[in-house]
Amino acid sequence: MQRAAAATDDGPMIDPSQIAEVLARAERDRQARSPFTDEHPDLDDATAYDAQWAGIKAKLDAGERLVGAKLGLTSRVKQQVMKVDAPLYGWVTSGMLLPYGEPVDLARFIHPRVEPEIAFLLARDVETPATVTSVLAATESVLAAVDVLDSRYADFRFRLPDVIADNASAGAFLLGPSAVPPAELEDLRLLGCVLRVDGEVVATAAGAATMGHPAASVAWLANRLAGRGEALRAGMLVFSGGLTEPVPLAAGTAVTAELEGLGSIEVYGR
Ligand code: OOG
Ligand code: MG
Repeated sequence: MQRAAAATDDGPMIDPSQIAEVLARAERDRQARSPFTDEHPDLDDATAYDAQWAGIKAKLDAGERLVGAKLGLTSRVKQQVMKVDAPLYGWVTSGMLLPYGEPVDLARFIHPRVEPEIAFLLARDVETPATVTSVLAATESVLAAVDVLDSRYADFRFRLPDVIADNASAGAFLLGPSAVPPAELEDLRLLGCVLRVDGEVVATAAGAATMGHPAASVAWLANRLAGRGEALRAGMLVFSGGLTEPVPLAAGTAVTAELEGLGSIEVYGR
């Protein structure tokens, strides 16, 4: 009874800027919290995207630049591991890009995990409705990438609106050594990926893991953004989503993501 009354007093929604502030504090203090949907099961995706943008806007106001976007939960393996059955997106800012070849400073994160991805560097705006073909035509190059995830929720336990508000668990990103025009690669659906931890193979995948084609993820995002009056623009980097399950990045561990034709990225936690 009391619980129901409290939920009613709270109203059906919480304010996006409030959510953004709570998450910014969790990020700054490196203190994971419980998901908002525990207390607010009616939090919806649109409110969560408003909260996400409020968090990004605060980073931009603090001097960061918007460099692109990330897809999340575009592969079946990621949806199964995270127990959320729909894709989502987040935004990538300049402060999230880590220099190639340097150890990752673990003190920056709460509980980092890494996963291999294929990144797209856009030469042109992606027109909508977007398709695999139109995304490839707008792409300058593709690169190997590693997404360093760091959920602001304890144990990475969340529902879709929670992880939307948390900018798709974005922590940091590493890019591989070569930027290759898509026309110079074989079929991106068949592009092989091998993930190793301290030399041991822990997962393998192919480009088709993300929505059947990595460019299909990017097309999904372009179409999704159009519904909010936003777009993928020339010069943006788009991370198309984890190809394999993520692995924890611990001190002294070396995680290597090898993507066929795009080179390898070695990630060391320190
Ligand atoms: C959510 C973010 C998902 C991906 O590539 O699937 C993501 C998470 O796994 O915490 O970045
Ligand atoms: Mg990812």
